[in-house]
Amino acid sequence: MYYKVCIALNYNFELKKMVLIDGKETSNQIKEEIAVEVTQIVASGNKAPHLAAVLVGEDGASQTYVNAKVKACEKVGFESTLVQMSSTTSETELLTKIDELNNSDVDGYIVQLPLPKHIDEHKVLLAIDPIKDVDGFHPENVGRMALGLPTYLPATPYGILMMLERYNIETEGKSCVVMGRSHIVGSPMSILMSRNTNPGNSTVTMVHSRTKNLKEITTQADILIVGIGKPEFVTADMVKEGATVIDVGIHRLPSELTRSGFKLFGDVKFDEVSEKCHAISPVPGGVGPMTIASLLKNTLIAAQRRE
Ligand code: L34
Repeated sequence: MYYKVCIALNYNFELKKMVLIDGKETSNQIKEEIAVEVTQIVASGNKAPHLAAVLVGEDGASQTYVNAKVKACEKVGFESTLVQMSSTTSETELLTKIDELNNSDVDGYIVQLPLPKHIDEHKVLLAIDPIKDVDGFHPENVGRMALGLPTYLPATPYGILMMLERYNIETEGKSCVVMGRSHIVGSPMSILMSRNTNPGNSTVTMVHSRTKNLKEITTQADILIVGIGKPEFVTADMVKEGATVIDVGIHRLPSELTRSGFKLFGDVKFDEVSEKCHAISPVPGGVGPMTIASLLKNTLIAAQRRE
């Protein structure tokens, strides 16, 4: 009798075992690997990779992300430059700064998005030298990515690919549903997951705000990648049992429960969805830190091109 109960408990435990995709831990591993390469670059008499980040305006979240990028550079031994410009910077002033960076000795740089409304984002991204475009946002690099040619992969999708790879999530022949069609997440993610690579080779469906029968589609997903910008939008009833769920959303909502006065949420209702899935990435500590690790990887590639 006692023996039977133990088996039952064990069986239940096995059923509930869920893999937490720890982006923070994985990004730390990647940073350690990069640091080793930097040591070798410097030991062979070359300059350490140099990343610059341009931040226009005083948006609190953007400041946090850019500061985290600069800190990550220090950690791996990169040189970094933070270019802080006021929210009243004109488009021409920003384009002049970009021209300077194109002709400077930085290996790669990014212009943190979103930009203030009066600046044309497309014009700015087009002005970045594709060789230094470590975000992979220049149309030439987006085209190269779509064609499967060597290029800088956009940091967030690249980070997600590394999460899937390092957690041995099988993607070949699987059904992958990408929620959201943004230029920096959903659109490139759907292209990368359908490529003939590993991770990749998935059967990809993209859903967005105009999709009908949303739940019917999302419940088919073996891999569900969510970047729709709506806090806790994805609930357990939208997810297939045993799926892998990657949460790309990040929202700072006011909270009385924290000392800072806000709490971070993703696009997925973590507590109920995690009960159901095989693997899930949390917010915070999931995709965010991986985005930064990917940016460092791209900057390392940029520096190696220079050697
Ligand atoms: N040009 N703009 C450009 N490149 C990017 O790659 C980005 N992105 C997105 C916004 N704009 C951009 C980022 O850097 C989002 N993003 C980003 C980067 C890091 C983190 C989140 C988003 C991150 O570190 N998140 C932490 C929590 C940080 C906090 O306290 O808010 C996390 O654990 O999720």
